[in-house]
Amino acid sequence: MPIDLRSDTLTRPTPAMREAMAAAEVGDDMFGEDPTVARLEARVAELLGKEAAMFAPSGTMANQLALRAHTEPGDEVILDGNAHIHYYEGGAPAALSGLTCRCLPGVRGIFTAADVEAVLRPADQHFPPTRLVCLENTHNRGGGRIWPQERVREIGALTRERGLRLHLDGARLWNAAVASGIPERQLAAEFDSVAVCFSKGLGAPVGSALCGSGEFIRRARRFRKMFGGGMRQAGILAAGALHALEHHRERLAEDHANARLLADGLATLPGMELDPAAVETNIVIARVTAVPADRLVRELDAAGVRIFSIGPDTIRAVTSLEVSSADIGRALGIFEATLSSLSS
Ligand code: TLP
Repeated sequence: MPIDLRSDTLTRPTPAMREAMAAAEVGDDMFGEDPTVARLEARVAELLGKEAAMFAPSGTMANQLALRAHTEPGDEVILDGNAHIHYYEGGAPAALSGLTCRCLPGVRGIFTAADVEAVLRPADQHFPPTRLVCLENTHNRGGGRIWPQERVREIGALTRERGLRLHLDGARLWNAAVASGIPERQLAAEFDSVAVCFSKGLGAPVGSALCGSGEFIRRARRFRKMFGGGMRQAGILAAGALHALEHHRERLAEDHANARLLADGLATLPGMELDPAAVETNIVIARVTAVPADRLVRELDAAGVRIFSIGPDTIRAVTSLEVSSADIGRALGIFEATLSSLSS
């Protein structure tokens, strides 16, 4: 079996999770009759300290529903240039909601209230109305970085003062909460809406949720239907998510320890450049100086370790419940042997 570090989305449901899913009580959720979906939505709203939550098929859909529900076509969204919403969602803000993205050059995904303020323009017929600011916590292309709470509070104060909405892509908010010791509801407090995923480190096969005020979620439900994300006996999926929330949150600390173990080992290898202290959660991003990143990815794959290249000289490895600390030890051995064979 290869050691698969491509993503925490690869996690498969455990036997206990499959049992919970098989036993789920279900109904037609588009009639509001699926009790397991209702239970999940109530639990997520409670965990995030929001009035309401809505189950969605994917993180991408949860984010894009938030964008659509906060805005009107022609509006402008401010976010980091490496934000998943802009970088990895297929151009959806423009295609689905008619939005323009104003991208900030964040540092590993993080920017400041002053950065936002600097790109705000006065209300004028020439300018697209700026409606929304989006943050991502943890930040995927930022190497799983956690947003400093002081920065979030400053941005929250600015958006409130300027009448803007604030959305959080919290696909890995669970990781941020475990690593920082700050509860999810506190990490979510400044935001008008938060999208979370159950299908990444939490290990559920499918599913995300969007949270916010009751009125916002009612509006988002209409767009979920319009975008084709209304589901029927979705309680089977919601049961997997509920099981994940109950049983797989605390254990994310193991993934973070494994990521650090991997980073510590990689940092000692010639041909790799990274700062292990920058690894805060379950994502390790490193520069490859020995060979092009794609070449290393191919050679590692042949030797039994799977990772992604996310740039010409950059690789990403992600830990999850599919990967043990023994796997990390084996992976490091394979990295070392592969790098040394490539440089000889
Ligand atoms: N990220 C995936 C890929 O799309 C890159 C991964 O392997 O990391 N927000 C964030 C921050 C994400 O990392 C992802 C998935 C999503 C949203 C989208 O979730 P899905 O895949 O459920 O649409």
